[in-house]
Amino acid sequence: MNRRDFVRTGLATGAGLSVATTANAIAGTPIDRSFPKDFRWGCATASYQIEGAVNEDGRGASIWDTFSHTPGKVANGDTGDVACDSYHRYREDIALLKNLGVGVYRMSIAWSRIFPDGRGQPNQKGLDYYNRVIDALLAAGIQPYVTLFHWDLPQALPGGWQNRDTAHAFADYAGYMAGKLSDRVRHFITVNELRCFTDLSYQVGIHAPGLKLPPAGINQVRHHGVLAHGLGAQAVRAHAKGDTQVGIADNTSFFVPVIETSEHIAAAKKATREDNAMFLTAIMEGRYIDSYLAAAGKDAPKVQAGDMATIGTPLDFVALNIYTPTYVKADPSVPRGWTPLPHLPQSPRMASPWLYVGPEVAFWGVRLTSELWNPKSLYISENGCSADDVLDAQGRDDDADRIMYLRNYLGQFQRATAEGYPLHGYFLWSLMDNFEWADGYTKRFGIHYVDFKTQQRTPKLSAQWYKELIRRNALV
Ligand code: GBH
Repeated sequence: MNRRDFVRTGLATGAGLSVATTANAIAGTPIDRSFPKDFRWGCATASYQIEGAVNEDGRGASIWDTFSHTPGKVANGDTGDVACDSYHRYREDIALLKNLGVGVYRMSIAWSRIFPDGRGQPNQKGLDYYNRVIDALLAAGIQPYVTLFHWDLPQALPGGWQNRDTAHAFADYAGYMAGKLSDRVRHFITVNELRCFTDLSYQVGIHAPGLKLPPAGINQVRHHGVLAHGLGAQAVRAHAKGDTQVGIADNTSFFVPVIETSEHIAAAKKATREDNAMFLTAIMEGRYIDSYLAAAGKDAPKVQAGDMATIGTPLDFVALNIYTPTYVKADPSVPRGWTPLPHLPQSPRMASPWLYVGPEVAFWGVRLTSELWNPKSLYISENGCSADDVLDAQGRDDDADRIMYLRNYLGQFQRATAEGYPLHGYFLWSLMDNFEWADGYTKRFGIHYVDFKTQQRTPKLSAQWYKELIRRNALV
């Protein structure tokens, strides 16, 4: 049957539907699920989660060394002492990336390898390691995106993020790194996930250093976090050679309109702006919005002259870590006009209890960020999931659940690009199973399985899937 006959037959037998409703829905005609031509595909990792070698080549201790070695803080007493041993096996890891066909890789620098005491004398051997990694990536045709702080704060900095000086120490370190790496690195990310290294670390206490501060204390820590970002962004620009871009990787809490109508969309937008007031909203607007200051009252952060302009330093890109949604509805019965809809015990989730599945958050995260703040460029700096990974008798991990999760989220990112939002790249979390913070090695997020006894890496079925998606530059 030729195409014209097929179309005629298809229309004639259109199951009783009128020609008008089937006009662009001829059965068997795939919709366009491709990504923009120059879309960048990558994987992400972080220093403490993969490197190991915590006592090598002059590395100073970080708060995560201290925390993970404190009994009761991490599942099974696991630590990052060895992790994936990437400090020694980075060439093997870069070979995995090359085999996937990625063009970009998001990695982080361990601040305490460069400045063992957080500030002062730099450690050349630490810098040499990252030079080797970056040169090997470039030789493999992969562009590094470098995160300067992914939670492994030098232990030597007194008071950690409670101390305003830490923000200045970060800026000095960020400027130093930009000076050393920007001949080869085009993209710097200041900090990873403000809410995690502030709230989870200093309020909830489940991340290092494990404190439970009262409201005024945590608001001050948050302020130092966004200040560090702003000072760091300025320092990168001041020391960078060439056309260096700087941005942030934030785990903004995103709200999905429970029904896609204008009233619920407006509610989701308002909720996203208000709930992130002390983080991305402050950075994109250069001020703390009134609803946050009113709610904080006497516990509001102490802000010095010039801080808000620093915090609001314009960025070249905003990168988002997107995992899980909060559904929200418009609610005229409450003053703020929106009410989040709680997850239920039976709501679908992945292997980590917090990782509720809601793929629409991928689309709405991109769209709401664009509409609220109009960033020049957007990336997804992390997306992925834990699954109950096991190797079968043949030594394979056919992780269909992970493929399900990724395909659904990527379908929504594809929608965002098709609707014209400026999303330019995607970093899958993670290249390989690694040290999952307070969950230790009990939760696996990799598309390569890591046997932590032998350090053998095995591609999961999801790695094969991702490789095919990259090859086609389309959902598969
Ligand atoms: C990101 O965090 C991190 O950037 C990355 O390092 C991490 O490995 C990855 O995602 C996967 O988690 O136990 O219920 O109190 C995502 C943010 C931080 C969300 C820890 C869940 C624990 C919540 N996650 N948090 S809970």
